[in-house]
Amino acid sequence: MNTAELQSIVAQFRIEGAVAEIKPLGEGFINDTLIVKTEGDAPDYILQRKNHNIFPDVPAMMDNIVAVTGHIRKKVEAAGGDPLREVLTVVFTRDGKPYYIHEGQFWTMCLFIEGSVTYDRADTPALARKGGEGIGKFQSQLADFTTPLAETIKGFHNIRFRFEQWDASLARDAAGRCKELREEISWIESRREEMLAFWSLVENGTIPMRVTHNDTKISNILFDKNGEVLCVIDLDTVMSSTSLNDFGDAIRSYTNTGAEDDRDVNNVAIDMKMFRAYTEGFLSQRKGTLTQSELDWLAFSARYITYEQVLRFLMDYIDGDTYYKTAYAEHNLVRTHAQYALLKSIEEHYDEMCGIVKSL
Ligand code: GN1
Ligand code: MG
Repeated sequence: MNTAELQSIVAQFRIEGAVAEIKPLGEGFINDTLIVKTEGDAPDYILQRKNHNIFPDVPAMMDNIVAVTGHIRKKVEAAGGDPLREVLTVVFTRDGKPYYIHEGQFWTMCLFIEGSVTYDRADTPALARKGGEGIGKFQSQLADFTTPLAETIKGFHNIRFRFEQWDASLARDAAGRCKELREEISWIESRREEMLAFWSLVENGTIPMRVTHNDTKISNILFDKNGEVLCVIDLDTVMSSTSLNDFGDAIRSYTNTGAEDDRDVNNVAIDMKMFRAYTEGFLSQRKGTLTQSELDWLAFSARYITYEQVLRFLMDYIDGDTYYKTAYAEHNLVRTHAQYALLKSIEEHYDEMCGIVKSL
């Protein structure tokens, strides 16, 4: 897309200042993200093209985000915080919508928070602890949010639904890859029953539904220069889910000694110092509010979400790479192997993880 076209999209939004530069930002797997720099003292902005194939109802998703950020903003104000830095600010179009449609594509904008920093990995336990506090606080701020939220992606962390997709994907074998993937497929099948057994606890109400983020990898938190959490970003998947999914997805991301797509699986393992630190941070905000069943299954959620991620990467590879952005032909397979190595390491450390949760 050329600069003039981008500028005409930006001009639809209520921004302050004159645009100086528009350039790509970050490495999201789903949407396209750009930063809009302005001249002088005016704030900068984040412009996103939302992936309409993955999010079928972008207006409903934006309604979710506007409602959730509005709720958090009131909490920040009541606590005497800075509402422009401690929660995402959605920028509306000149005709009052939280999105602009250009040639069938949905564009959205929010304020860029000056001086914010993101990380792809947790370098220190202190950072992991802060990340855990950040997600714990986010869940607490939304504990009394009662407006029903749209389900932006059907069955997002619902493994029963994922198995429906998985079975259909294997049956289709769209890219003709299944024959070479016997071993990888067996990684999924051998754990199917235990994952469904866990999910039945959600279905029967033993584990409650709450308003949660659902994509809590470390790069979705903004920190300030001193390592304090400013706010949680990428609110596309905020919906009703379990508190555990946010915890498990964060553990998948913060504790990995390697990269999510590490080509060398020997680099990948769970770092228990990071696990302890993240869990301390998260429980410092949530301990009094989580039910005993949530605490009992907290450590398991890391197995659940990492397993789900192995399934999702492998399923996308089987489908012929239609969901996640990939940088090279085997990327989704490399991701599958790297996440499976992490899953095995988490399984090996599971008793220790449960012990840490109990001790806190
Ligand atoms: C995607 O959009 P992004 O890059 O934050 C994905 C997550 C995965 C993650 C894996 C909507 O997150 O569920 O865990 O990639 N988001 C969606 O890194 O599918
Ligand atoms: Mg996301």
